[in-house]
Amino acid sequence: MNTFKNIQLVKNSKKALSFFAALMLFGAGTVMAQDTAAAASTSAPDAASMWPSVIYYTLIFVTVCIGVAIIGKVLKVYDLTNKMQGKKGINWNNIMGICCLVFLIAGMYGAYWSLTVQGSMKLPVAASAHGGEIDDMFNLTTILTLIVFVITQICLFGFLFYYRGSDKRKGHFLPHNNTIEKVWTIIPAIVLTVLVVFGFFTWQKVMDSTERKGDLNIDVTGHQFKWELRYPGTDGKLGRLDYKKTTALNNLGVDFTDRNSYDDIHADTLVLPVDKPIRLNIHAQDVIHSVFMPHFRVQLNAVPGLPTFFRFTPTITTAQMRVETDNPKFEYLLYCNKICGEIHYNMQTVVRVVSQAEYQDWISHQKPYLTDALKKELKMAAAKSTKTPVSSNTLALNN
Ligand SMILES: [Cu+2]
Repeated sequence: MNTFKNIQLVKNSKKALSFFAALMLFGAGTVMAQDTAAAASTSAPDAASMWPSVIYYTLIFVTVCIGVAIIGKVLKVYDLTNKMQGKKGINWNNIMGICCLVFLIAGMYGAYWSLTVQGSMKLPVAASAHGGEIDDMFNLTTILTLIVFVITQICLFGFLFYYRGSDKRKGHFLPHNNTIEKVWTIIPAIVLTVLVVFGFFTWQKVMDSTERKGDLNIDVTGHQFKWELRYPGTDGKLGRLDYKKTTALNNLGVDFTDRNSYDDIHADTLVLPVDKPIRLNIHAQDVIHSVFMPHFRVQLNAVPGLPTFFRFTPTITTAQMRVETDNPKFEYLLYCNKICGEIHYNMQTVVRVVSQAEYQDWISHQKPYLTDALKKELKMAAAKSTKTPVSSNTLALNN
């Protein structure tokens, strides 16, 4: 029987060892492959980008676990040897208590490190009128959760250490206490209600959808993998869109039966006059994208077939932000924040906030959406079908 057990044990440890060896080989292979790739590349990436592979971190985790298990076994053997010699064994309660204290201190330092090092990577001051309110909400939530985090972690691990098992005292059994139940139900309920109400009113204010005259209407249309921008011309009005009118030249599907569209402008950069309310009309042509301008604390999904809009007022020009961030090359960016395909990461457009005079100068130099080639295309369409509204459109274009 014993022989059988021994054979099983050897078999099991062989299995475990071969699994570990395979993991080590796979891990080493992955790391080596990254190494070779780095060596072959002409522009060698920095060391940091070479290491973060799942296998590498899995190996570290497994190694640490094995290390802890080995230390545990060594202590166990030491403990048993002591007992066999009639000496006092290890006080495991003390060891567990000290481990909890070490975990508390290391964890608190980790939280402090994360807060200071990663916290310093946060966005600069909000560059829009509503941005400050979003930041206030973020800061209030962070401060409240941080206070709760510190208190609960100190209590949890501090109590584990202070009240660790001892022969000198007995545990007190507390089946129920109404006061404790009330305190830990009512306090979080009040705090969460304040946060939710604060969030609700801020959201209502930011997403105010009442129509206002004087907004600068700009269409932003997402498709894989670009943002298209359309500005109104001198009339200040954007022409209608109709997806059925989309062609290679009229890629936004602008409806030229609407006279407002004749002077619309197609731009590459999202240039915004400072302190002027902007209404971004958001469209998508293929999949769901997301308009994301973190510096202005703006984000809204762009959904095909469901036009939406976001109203905001930029308050800090690009030039001012360059001084503020001490970065002469700083640019605001309009990103896509929805993983919309393989080149999603590169779907971004420069946003430039300028003075009103600079904006007027810039807009006067932009090319119209209605190019000569598009005019030609529309004429062709009119020639084919004289009954469609495009014919009247073509007449107007000839004027
Ligand atoms: Cu996208």
